[in-house]
Amino acid sequence: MGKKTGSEFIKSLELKGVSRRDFLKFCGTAATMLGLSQLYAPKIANAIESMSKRPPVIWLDFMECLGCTESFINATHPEVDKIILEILSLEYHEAVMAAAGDKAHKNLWDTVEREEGELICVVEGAIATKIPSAITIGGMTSMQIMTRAAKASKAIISVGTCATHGGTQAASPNPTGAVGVEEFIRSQGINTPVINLPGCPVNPENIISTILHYLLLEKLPPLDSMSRPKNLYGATIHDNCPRRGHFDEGRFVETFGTKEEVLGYCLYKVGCRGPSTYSNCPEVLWNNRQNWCIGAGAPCIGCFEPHFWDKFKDFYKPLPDVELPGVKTSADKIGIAIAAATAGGVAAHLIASAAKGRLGKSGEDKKEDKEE
Ligand code: FSX
Ligand code: SF4
Repeated sequence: MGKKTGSEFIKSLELKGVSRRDFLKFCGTAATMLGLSQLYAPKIANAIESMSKRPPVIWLDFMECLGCTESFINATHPEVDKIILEILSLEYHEAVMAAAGDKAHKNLWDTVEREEGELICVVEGAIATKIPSAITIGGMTSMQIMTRAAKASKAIISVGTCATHGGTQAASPNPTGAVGVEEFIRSQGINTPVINLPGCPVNPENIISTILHYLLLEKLPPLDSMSRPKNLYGATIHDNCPRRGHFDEGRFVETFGTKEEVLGYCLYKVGCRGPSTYSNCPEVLWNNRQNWCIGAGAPCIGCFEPHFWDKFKDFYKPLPDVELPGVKTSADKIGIAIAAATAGGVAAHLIASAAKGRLGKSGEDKKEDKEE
């Protein structure tokens, strides 16, 4: 913990097998994620190296499958997770930390006490409200842990559809009363800001871009009414799908195992939920930007959407209320309007901030942050 000089930062990375060149490559990727040109890479590198304090982070796990942790530690390029973990001070993550049991738990609460008001709290998994003991860690329920951690945190990043909207365990009849973090803490009268990053699991690029936005600009990214960053969740999969031309021309896969499937036609008729799913999957893909569900021939099941298990059940049946072919859906119109209004705005703001030298600085710019 604490301040590191630029060269100490690079030395620590090198000890983890990450060269300065890798770090600069990461800064180039970061610039792209933030909607900036590659020319900003050195500025981002400088901002990261001169950060006055490594922000303290706790990562809490509740009801989930640990897929979001898996997703994060297998982040885009092999070195990304190492760099992010060097930038942040990850004080608690029970799945990856060496300590276990009482020692780990003590570490969590010591951190919460010491860093009160400065903490970034990442949450993976849903809160059990009807059967609180369904998730009990160190003698405390998820409700108790979340309440205490939320009160001490500066911001909460809910990763994955479980933490944002309850996920798998909230599927009907939801015996444990699983809810997302934001719904739970608001019911307790806690107003800590929450950023929701849905996806089952969360896409690691979305975590990294959100964290970088927060660290470099010292503010939350602009959020939509579901507390999702608008630049990441402002358009539907259908808006940017490479099979969209087939949809518009009425060329569909009617059954799997046919020549239409081989030809890569639109998957709408075999259940694709892309028209109702807000996600940047078509741009960021998965597994080191190798491929994604639709690219591999699987219809989107809408895992970025709240309550998709119930809302989109009968996954291989066509989504109702979509006009075909050639007529845009209402989801399209909403997606296009939001994307146009926000994506450009975020990039413009970042460019203006960087030009003013905000990256990594404080003072005057912070005032403006609070006003927004
Ligand atoms: Fe949930 Fe994370 Fe789904 Fe799993 O742990 S978002 S069950 S794939 O991945 O929280
Ligand atoms: Fe792509 Fe699905 Fe839309 Fe077809 S329905 S264009 S496969 S998102």
